[in-house]
Formats: sequence, structure tokens, C-alpha cells
Amino acid sequence: MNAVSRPETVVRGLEQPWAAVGDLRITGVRAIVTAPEGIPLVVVRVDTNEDGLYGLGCATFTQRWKAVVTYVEEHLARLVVGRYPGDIEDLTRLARFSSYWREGPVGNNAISGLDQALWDIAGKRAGMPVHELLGGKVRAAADTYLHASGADIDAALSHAEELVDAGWRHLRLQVSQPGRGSYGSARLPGPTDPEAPYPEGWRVAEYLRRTPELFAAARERLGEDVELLHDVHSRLTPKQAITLARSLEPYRLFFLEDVLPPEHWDALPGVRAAAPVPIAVGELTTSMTDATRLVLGGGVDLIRSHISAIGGLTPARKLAAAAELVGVRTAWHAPGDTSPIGAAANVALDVTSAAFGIQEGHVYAEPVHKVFPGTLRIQNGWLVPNEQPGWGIDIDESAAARYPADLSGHDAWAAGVRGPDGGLIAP
Ligand code: GCO
Ligand code: MG
Repeated sequence: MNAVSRPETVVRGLEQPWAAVGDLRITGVRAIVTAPEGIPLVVVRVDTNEDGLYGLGCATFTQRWKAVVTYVEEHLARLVVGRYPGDIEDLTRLARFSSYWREGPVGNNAISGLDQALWDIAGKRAGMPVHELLGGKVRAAADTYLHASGADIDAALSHAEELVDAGWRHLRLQVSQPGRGSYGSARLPGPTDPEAPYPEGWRVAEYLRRTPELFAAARERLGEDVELLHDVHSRLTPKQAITLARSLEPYRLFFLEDVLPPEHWDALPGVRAAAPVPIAVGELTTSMTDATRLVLGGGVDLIRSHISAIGGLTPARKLAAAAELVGVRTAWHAPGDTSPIGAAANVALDVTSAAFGIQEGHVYAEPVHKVFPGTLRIQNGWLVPNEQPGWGIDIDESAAARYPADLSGHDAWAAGVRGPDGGLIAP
């Protein structure tokens, strides 16, 4: 057994624990924040002592991106600098255990950035795309869904028709309602109830009435073939969720998302058993424990994790394997607040997992492609992974610097959903 090289830069007690393969070492870990679409994206870059060999990983937690940067640069980097970058599992476990109180979205996003960067480095060293490191394809491409919405039902369906014409086979439909709290569609000006203590309050009764109307009109106008999805966005009680699901039965939804907030996920098995539509939950999972309980607990038909919020590719591939074993399907979260690196990690899972259900898609604006050369482009509704080594995506840091991030506007919206009585509603 050759002597273990113990470079000085590693935190005492965290030296390379076994003989590393050769002299390759991590020399730096730093976060890069950029907002080419106005949405703060966080990417971690891991540098090594091999000239030109570095990796990129997604650590995007839009609402608390400053905390993630601090976690990466002040806490995480020192734990892994000096280590051999091939020990991905050990390095991410060490990163998780080192905070003692582990899990949570800030730490998991930071660790995801490290994790996905190490997978990128592994692919570059092997000369293989990440999906081949994961065992290779079980499908050529990932089918995607996009968001269609409108201030009223007609506008939402006109948007949907445009996306069908552009090649999408799966559409998430959302429609506004008066007041401040509409999710996934434009805010309608004006009060819902001028006499109410909070005149712009979001009214659940109006939502429960308007949503089946939207889908009845959708089937009328779009026909039976298109797959229709809807995001409740954590707004209902278990009974309201069952009422909504039953009202939507005639319209054959592909999935009904986030029917309950995380605080009430224990009620999901009962809701799912009573709901005549597939239930998709999970973007709000902030630990592997949460996500695994959803997959194994009988509460979901599709798991929706934002994979950087559960720690990155390494945990998410285990979650996909668990889903495969129990007949749950994957539908990874990936709207605009997922970086192109994170989107590529989703697709690597999509094309290598038999549990694939659907992939949330986002059509990145051109500035994103300038900042992240190699960003995947959805073609006719399909996402095909790069065949380049690693992710096949780089970052142009000077371009990234042209889009400084401010504090995300989404947190103002997420803290601003109130009912007519003024009470805060889960966003
Ligand atoms: C979705 C999500 C998003 C979230 C957003 C939070 O299904 O895509 O619900 O729309 O609201 O990612 O930052
Ligand atoms: Mg959602």
C-alpha cells in the first residue's frame, strides 16, 4: 500500500484517508452567481491541480443565494481542498456530516454544487458524458413540459395552443384569479373583495371553482391528446385537495402537483388514494429523508425534487433507483431557477433511469446560452444530453459578471400570498 500523501492544505484530521489514485487534488472550490434572466443562479466551480481540469455544479437556491455562497466558500471549500476529486461519495458524505446538523436547502445546495462539479471532473477525466458514468442510456431523450398560463382562461389556452404548435406534448396550465395570490400566471389588478380586511386576498373557493373550468375548456379547445398538468403550489387542505382532484377527473391530468404543503405531507397517502389523478410532489423536499419518505410512503405517483436542494446528483440517482423499485416516476423540478448545469444533471438522470416520468423544461433566454456555453436546448419538446465529457457545459465568467444577482423578487412574492382576512398562505 503506497504512503498516503497528506497535503498541508487539508483541515487537520480530514487528510486524504486512503491512498489517492495519483497526484490529482482539489485546489479550489468557489461559487459563481449570475442572473442572465434576472433569476439568481448559483454554480460552484471546483478547480484541481491538473492544468485546465475543473468542474461545475448547480447550487441554485434563488431565494437565499447569498447564504449558499457563504456556505460554499467559508465552510465547504476548506473541507475538501487537498482531497482527490474522484472520491465523490466520500467527499459529499464528509461535507454533509461536517455540519453535524445536516440537510436543509442551504447546505444541500452548496453540497450539490460540489457534487455535480466532481461528476463533471470525473466525466472529463474519463472522456465520457455523465450519463455514461451512470450506466448509460435507457432512453434517447427526455420529454419535457412547459408552463402555459394567462390572465384568464382564454389567454391561458391561447398560450397553450402556441406551445402545442411549437411541439410540446405536455403542458402545465395555470390561470390567474383576482387578487395578489395567483400562482404561475400574471397577477390580476384590483381587489377580490373590497369589503374584506385584505381586499386583494387570494380566495381558495374561487380557485376551486376556476380550476376545473380551466381544464374543461382546455379539453374542449386542445383535444384529448395533449397531456395536461397543474400545480396547486401547496395551497390546499387534504379535503380541498381531494375535492379538486375529483373535480378534475374528467380531464385526464398527467399530474396534479403540490396539492399539500410540506407541513401536511403525512396526509398525502390518503389524498392520493382518494384522488383520481396522479399526484406529483417534491420540489420542496430539502433532505433525502423527506424525498425518500415521499417515494416509499405511498403519497406520490411522481417525485418532483429540485435535485440541488437534496444535495445533488449523488442523492438524486439513489432516489430515482428507489422510485423505480416502487413504481413512482420522476419529474425533476427545473423552471428558470435551475442553472443549465442543474438542467443537465436532471437530463443525465432522465435518460439513465427507468423511473422517468416527465422533465420540467425551461426555454433559457439567449443571454443564458452566452453565460453557459453548451446549455441544452429543447428541440420539439425533447431534451437530449450533451455527448461531451462531463456536462459538456462551461461558464463564461466575464459574461456571468455582466448579470449581477440581486435579492430574488420571488421571496417578496412568496411572502405576499394572503387571504381576504389578511392571513399568510403557503406560497
Ligand atoms: C414549479 C415551481 C416553481 C416555483 C419556483 C420557486 O413547479 O416549477 O412550483 O414555479 O414556484 O421554482 O422559486
Ligand atoms: Mg411546482
